[in-house]
Amino acid sequence: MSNQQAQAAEKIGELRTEIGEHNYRYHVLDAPVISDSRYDTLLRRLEALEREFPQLVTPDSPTQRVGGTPLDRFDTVGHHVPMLSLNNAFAQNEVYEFDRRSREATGHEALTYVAEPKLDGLAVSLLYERGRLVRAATRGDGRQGEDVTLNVRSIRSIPLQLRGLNWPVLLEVRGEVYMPLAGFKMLNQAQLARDEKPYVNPRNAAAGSLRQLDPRICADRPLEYFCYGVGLWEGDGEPGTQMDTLRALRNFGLRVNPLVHQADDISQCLDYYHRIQVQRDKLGYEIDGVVYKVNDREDQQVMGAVARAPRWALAHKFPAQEEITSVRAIEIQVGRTGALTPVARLEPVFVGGVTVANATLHNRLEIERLDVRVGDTVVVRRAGDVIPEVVSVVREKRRRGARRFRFPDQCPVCGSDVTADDGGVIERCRGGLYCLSQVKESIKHFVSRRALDIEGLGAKLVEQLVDSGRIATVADLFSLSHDELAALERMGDKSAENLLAALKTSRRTTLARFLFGLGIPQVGEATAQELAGFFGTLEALTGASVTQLEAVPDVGPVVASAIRHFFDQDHNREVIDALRAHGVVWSNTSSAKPASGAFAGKTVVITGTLTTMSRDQARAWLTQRGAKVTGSVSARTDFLVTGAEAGSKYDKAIALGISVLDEGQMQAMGESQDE
Ligand code: D41
Repeated sequence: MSNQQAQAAEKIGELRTEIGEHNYRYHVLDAPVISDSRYDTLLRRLEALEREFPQLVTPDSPTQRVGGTPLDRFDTVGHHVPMLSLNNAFAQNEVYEFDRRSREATGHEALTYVAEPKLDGLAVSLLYERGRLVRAATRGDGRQGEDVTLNVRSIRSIPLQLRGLNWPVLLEVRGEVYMPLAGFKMLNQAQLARDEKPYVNPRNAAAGSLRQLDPRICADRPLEYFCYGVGLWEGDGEPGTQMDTLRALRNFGLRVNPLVHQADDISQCLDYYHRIQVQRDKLGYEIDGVVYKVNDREDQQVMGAVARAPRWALAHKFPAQEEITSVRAIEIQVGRTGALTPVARLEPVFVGGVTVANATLHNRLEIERLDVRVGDTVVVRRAGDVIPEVVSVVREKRRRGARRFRFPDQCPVCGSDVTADDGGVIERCRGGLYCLSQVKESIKHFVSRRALDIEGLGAKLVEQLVDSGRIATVADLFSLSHDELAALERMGDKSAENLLAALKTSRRTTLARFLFGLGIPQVGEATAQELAGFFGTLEALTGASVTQLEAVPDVGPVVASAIRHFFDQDHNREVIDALRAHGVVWSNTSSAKPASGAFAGKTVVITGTLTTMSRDQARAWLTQRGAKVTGSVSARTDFLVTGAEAGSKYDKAIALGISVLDEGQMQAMGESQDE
């Protein structure tokens, strides 16, 4: 080797290690330390050197990800160790049963588990020989899969060379190839633009991408990889637990899901399941459950496998999110702002963990697009906390003679004209406060949690009060008497008393909540807060011109004129005056935080049930006095406010020596500040 070449070889080695470290920081730790352009510069420098010294190019170089000629077919390869499948559980008692069996088989009283999200992708094994990726294979039937090495090499987050030097001679890594939702959406847009069929879901898209015979096509697909285990570890240092295995894989530069968690007993596994279920829609990729694995490898070996699935692992699946049912009727609901929303009344089905009997059809265009008809068999979807929706119609099952749905031209509640709005997407009833549905919905909005937060005033009660003619505006709520409330259906002395007390406390509110509660079109919670902070008083806001309103951050011409229009209506001003006459008051300038006072700058946690105010009210009350209200007790907490049945937070606060206040003490402290 010439001197010049030896120098190049050294530089090439350095560049590859450096690029490898940046890959690790970017893909595995999610904490890059250089910019994309700096990374590109390093890669280009390596490419230039390799062009000059082609004999120094090796297959594990980061310049060699995409390559090779299109294949005719994929080779079949055998797995060194079979890729087992997972036993499934849907119900909690099956999970307890799994724990009982595991404890019995291992003879331990309690077992530690590792809980992992269950990715909805494709199982793929990666074979590393002396740290170098030599083969990647799909699971296939568990014994034999397809050789997809060329495609897998193009996945940027899979290292071609493992980090460090402590890897075993032979390592077979197991994990899941998946397509993140954002990439899936972009891919489908591109498919449509090319006049090609979009993929049905991210899983199919990931499978379709890995199955491309031309590696350059797969290289353009947004695929990712998370590993969850090891098939073969030939060499020293094999970790003794699942958790340590994942740690080792992460150190080798492989991606491990950051949500992986050690659970010290089965109830912690179930807590994990519920936590992940809540986070599910925000993950950015699809999962269909979680997996529990006995942590200790010796325990795993004792338990072994039955019928191609290990007895030491269990997939706890989330309830199905899509189901098939039939449409009994299609009805139109009229909302607070007059928007007409078609709703499908369904034959009840169990989907996404609850029984669903209604699903939204969104709007007129959506009904036309789906062409849903009464009697149709439909697919309904319920994902997370979103409103169930009709996704598609099973056309083969349509009954003959089923008639197309006719969207009404008149409001089904008040008969007023219906016209299109918002670029023709939303149909609106023009009846305004003549429309009883709009009246009811705006009162429900005014009393809702994020507005005046009047507890005990539910939807049914509001409807009853409006239908009987007893209330027509939100101001009328404050003239309700004990006797007339107690006489209502499903009410009694006690509930009437509670409701009156709730009405009374709710009269003290903030300008932001009050504005939000008014239900001004275009003014949501965030805008209401902006407006309150900017103008400080209601008078300043109602007196502002459209131009002045537009000076508020995030308020454009449409919002500004909606606000102006609202305050120009006599009846809106009358309602506000009447509310004031009933003693509704708010603290002005909700944004200006007091610099002094017992709660100024303090971190406060609330726990248990308070008696004179709801949690939300207490939070607002404290925030107004300059406190930061947080959810959990830590060393940084200044005060814990406790109501009835305070639990673990109380214990923790005592242990940390944090000041504990009851409701009365809190109010006394705040009031001395108010003076
Ligand atoms: O996230 C997954 N899809 C996942 C799949 C996971 N987190 N862990 C898994 N563990 C296993 C065992 C316990 C058999 C090693 C799996 C799978 N198997 C699996 N994926 C497809 C078939 C089996």
